[in-house]
Amino acid sequence: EDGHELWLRKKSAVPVKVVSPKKSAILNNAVKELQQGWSGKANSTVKLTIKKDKSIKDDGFRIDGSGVTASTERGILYGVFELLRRQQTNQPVTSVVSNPSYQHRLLNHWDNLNGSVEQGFAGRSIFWRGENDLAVTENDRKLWQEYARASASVGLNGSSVNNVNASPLVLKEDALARVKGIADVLRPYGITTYLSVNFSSPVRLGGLKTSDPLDPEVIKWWQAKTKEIYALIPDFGGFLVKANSEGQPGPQDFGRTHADGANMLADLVKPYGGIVMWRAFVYSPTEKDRARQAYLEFMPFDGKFRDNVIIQVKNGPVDFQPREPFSPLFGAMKKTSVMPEVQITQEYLGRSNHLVFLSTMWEELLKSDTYQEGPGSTVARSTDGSIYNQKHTAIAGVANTGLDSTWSGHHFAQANWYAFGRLAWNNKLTSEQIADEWLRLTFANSAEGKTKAVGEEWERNFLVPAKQMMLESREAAVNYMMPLGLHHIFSPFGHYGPGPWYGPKSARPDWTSLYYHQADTAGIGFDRTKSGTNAVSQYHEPLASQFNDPATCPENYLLWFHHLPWDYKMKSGHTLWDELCLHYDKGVQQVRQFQKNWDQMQGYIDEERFSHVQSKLRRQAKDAQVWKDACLLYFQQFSRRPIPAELERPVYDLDFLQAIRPLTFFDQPQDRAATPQR
Ligand code: BDP
Repeated sequence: EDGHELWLRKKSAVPVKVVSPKKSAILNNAVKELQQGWSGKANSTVKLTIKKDKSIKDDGFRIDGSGVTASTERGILYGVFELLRRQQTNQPVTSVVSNPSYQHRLLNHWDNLNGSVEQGFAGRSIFWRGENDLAVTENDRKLWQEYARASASVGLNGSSVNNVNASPLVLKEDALARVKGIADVLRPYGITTYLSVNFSSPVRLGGLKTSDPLDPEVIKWWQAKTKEIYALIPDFGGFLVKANSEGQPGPQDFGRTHADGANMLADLVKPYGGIVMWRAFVYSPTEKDRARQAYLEFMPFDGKFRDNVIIQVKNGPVDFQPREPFSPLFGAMKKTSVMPEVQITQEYLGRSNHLVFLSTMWEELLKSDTYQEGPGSTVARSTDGSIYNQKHTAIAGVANTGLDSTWSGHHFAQANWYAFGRLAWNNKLTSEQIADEWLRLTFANSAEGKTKAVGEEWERNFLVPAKQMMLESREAAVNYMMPLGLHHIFSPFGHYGPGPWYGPKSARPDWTSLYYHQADTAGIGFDRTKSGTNAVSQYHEPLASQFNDPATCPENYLLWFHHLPWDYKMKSGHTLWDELCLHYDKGVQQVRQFQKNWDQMQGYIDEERFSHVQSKLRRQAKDAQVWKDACLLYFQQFSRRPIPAELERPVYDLDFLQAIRPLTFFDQPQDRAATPQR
């Protein structure tokens, strides 16, 4: 049992009769799924019907006693997956109407042509092997098909298949032939293929003198490229662009704007129905507060983008931290399509070593109220078309897939892929429901043949505690890494372990930890209030005032917005210092409790996955201890206060922790829990 089958494990012996309106690649897959996965009444007839229906939007569907109705073939496929999921998770299959929250539901793969994956922790790329190894093999097709099926099963309908730090070579003829190969395999599962492009491709690949988006030769070059792509892939989705960000080229290199750059590409893909996803992840070291920058740079262009441009905004204003407030661009850009980007791969959340169920983080984001059009203007509603009349609605997640046989490096990291798809389909789902579904689909019956197969006992002794662990796991990670609004205090080695001391004079200030925590003997935290950088004013009232005042600022964002004295009185009555200690300690205790609980679940699932997760939890517990000790001992130099007597003492010395590379420190054979690579 290597976990490769993900949440798609049910093999049914129950016969079913399927009536399909016609034969097509997508419908054939829908029929096949029903035949392989039916666990309803034997010999039932399921009718698949394609017709217009007022209650069915886009790729939505209706399930009722007779079968699945949709207005698109994709809709049928999603309806079939939903029907099977309900059967397998013991949910009622009475009448269901379900429409997607977002039209475009994408995975962004940060995969390089050489086969490595940026911030990928699950082995090498499933899409690329090397710039000189572009031929598509049968194995490639088989893996891509499994991938496409899994993504489609949770309602995803788009994949952008190369890194946003894009190599111009992806637009070369032989690379595009491979992209066509990918698209041909993804299409029968309703998945549209997209590419990230490098803005200076006209120069670097085309040999032109400039990549100025207003230059006629440049436009002609992109036009020819676009035509070439669509000739290969008629339903190509469009481009994803990281421009003028972290050293990537962009229109500003030529004195042009984000709007100039995005619109040029948007005009070219428009005749084919394509879109441009233009990222707002921009910041430069000269601005005094990185958190303000995307807003400052993009707000002036609200309304200046073509209607097939979508501005892709990371959930928080800095960078996929364990906890950030939502980006103030959500809801604020009222005349531009805006889409959320979240990170499924755990760059800042323990890579594939830590069990962190990210659904609760995304739920927190989607439910955050921007107040932009009055109370209830949540991030979800201000991006899914409920409030603003966006031509296109979309959401993207940075994928955590790789060649590791588990796909995601940690069996529980699969749940993040699953959860992202489910929330992209329905941004009102609760993490509780998603975790429940995923656990049942992924683990039920996996100990079959032994004594503890699925049933009430399984639910009580596996499902309930495993779900509890998942739902608590993100808060636990926040506690042992960066509680109370702390952020970006990583060691420079891989965004993995703690490095609150990191801040050499030679480093770019906004890439150091000192920049973000600002600890000194007077206190700790980043002052973003009106008397600080004034980042608070980028939020709509009442948030601006609420965040501005430490008394009303939610405590989980406290040090994000405030620099406060160590003896600042928290709502609990503790001093800020004591509260910080309590949070770090709690994080460690939570992970230890996960370990104990997990050990009690032995026998309720297969031994292979049980012991893999067990060993990952051991590593996580050690890492949590390192985080706690490093942060408390380092900050204690400024707070000059004792760690509260009732808490466990640090285990490590600060000198020792400052000298190690956290990434390799625990990378001992017994902690590695490697799984086979494909
Ligand atoms: C940061 C990652 C970097 C990405 C960048 C991005 O460290 O690898 O290229 O985000 O989103 O979080 O473009």
